[in-house]
Amino acid sequence: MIQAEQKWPEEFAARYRKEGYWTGETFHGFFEERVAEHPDRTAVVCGERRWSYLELHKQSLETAAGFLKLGISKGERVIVQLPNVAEFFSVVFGLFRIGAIPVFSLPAHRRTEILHFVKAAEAVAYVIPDVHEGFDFRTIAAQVQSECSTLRHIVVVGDKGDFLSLDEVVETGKDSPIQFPEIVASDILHMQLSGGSTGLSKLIPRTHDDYIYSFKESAVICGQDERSIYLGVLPIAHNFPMSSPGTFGTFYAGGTVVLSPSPVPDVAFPIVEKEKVTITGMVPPLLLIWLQAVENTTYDLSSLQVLQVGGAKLIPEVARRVQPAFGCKLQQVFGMAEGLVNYTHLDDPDELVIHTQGRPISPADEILIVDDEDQPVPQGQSGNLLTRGPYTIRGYHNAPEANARAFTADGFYRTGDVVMQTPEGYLVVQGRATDQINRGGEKISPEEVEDHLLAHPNVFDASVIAVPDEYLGERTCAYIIPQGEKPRSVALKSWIRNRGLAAYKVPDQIVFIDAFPETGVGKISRKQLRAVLRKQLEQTS
Ligand code: AMP
Ligand code: DBH
Repeated sequence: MIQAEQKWPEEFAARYRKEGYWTGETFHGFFEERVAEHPDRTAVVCGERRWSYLELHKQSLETAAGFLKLGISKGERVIVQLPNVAEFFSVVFGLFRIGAIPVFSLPAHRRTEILHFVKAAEAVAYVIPDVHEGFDFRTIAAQVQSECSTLRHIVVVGDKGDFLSLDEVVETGKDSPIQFPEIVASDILHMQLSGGSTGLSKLIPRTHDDYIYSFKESAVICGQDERSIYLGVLPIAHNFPMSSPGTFGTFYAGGTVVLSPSPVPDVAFPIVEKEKVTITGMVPPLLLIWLQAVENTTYDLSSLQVLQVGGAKLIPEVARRVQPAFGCKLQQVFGMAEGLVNYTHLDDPDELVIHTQGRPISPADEILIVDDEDQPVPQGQSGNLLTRGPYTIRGYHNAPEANARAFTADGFYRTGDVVMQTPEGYLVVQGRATDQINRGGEKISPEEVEDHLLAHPNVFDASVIAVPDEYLGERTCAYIIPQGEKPRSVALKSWIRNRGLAAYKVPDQIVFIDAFPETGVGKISRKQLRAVLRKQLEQTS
């Protein structure tokens, strides 16, 4: 079931075990320990609901039993697309317990993305909310199910409509003795989604061994303990709020996870005050909003000890404002769902925290900074970041071609990031070598958006690039050569949205042009074209 190319070679696995990075611990193994240690401590706060560790455990086991009774078995994939609600954990931990593999989609994803995930994962089930932020996810479920024969079950948290409700699943799992399958630490725990640089997202298989190591160690680096109260403001299915140290690291440390239904200050600040939140993590554009709001807030945010920022580059001028504004420490986090995570440390000098994106979690993280021929660049110069280590995957799920591009022959992951390393060993992110667009932490593949644009009858050709944006860091601009009647920008944008694409992928800006720039070399690749357009933009601005 685990494909050969996804595995760490035995010599590496043996070393990671011997050196204590992989302990053989399973997810339910550690969680059961916490339940035994402090059953009554609060694990999750979601609005008015408070679940103790014991309550969450009980809910998870009933959910696990219910899923088993539905016929979902070990190794099968389940798309989980839930917002920040307590059931996220009972569903996911329930799937973990039976060895079924959650594939984490984000609430922003729409029909086209879900269809791709279901097909790529050959998913047997799809777990959704009923309605979230005005969008009825049951409509996606109906469409996707009619197109995908593998998809046997739709489970709805809330009003089930034509499907099955989570309550029904849990009900069938109650009070019946169930034999759960044996799970070992080398099994796949879950799959995250890659941001995608060329085309569609790929699936990132993470094992118990590697993922537990990453969030356990993250919890230590971030000073988490049983008094920690972590606020989930970003979508909790994302790797950052899940594992850096995120909700899972908080559970590992025996702390409390508080969920915010929205990241905006009006919603999150009262929760920080009420629950005495000690740590949270966010992307740079959200930090700007929080920084503005904190100036006039009447809420008491003094419980905050650590504010983490990651997902996209934080500029030093903004980084510098965090400690004075919130009276807490800033921690920069540079990570990726494929594995490697870097942190500035809580006792680092201010200048390191303000100017760098931190250093790797593990002494066993191997970092190479190379030129385009894969040759190491001199110390202190910038180059492409390659990495290998005890929690960085060796391959995407079922993607031999992508793997050949994204990994070197000796198993280093090509992150696509251009970085330099300081004498202290800290990384400074300089940019990206690939065309992937980082829109305030949300990753966009230009190719994917271009393909949708090209499907429009009045689009002859399209090229999508990043343009600098004061607030988002980067926003998207689509250059379009029209054919026939020129479409209006707004119409084209809503057409894209109606193709069932996440809203953040809809181009922010559309520029119509008669022809792409002359390059004198005849037909050029889409990648070259983007480079030419970017250059032109730089010269004119
Ligand atoms: P993903 O592949 O979606 O998990 O996104 C990971 C990518 O986000 C990294 O490879 C970086 O390009 C970007 N990223 C994450 N954290 C930071 C950060 N602190 N500064 C700059 N870029 C970041
Ligand atoms: O952007 C990311 O994917 C990311 C950022 C910070 C991440 O996966 C992480 C920390 O774990």
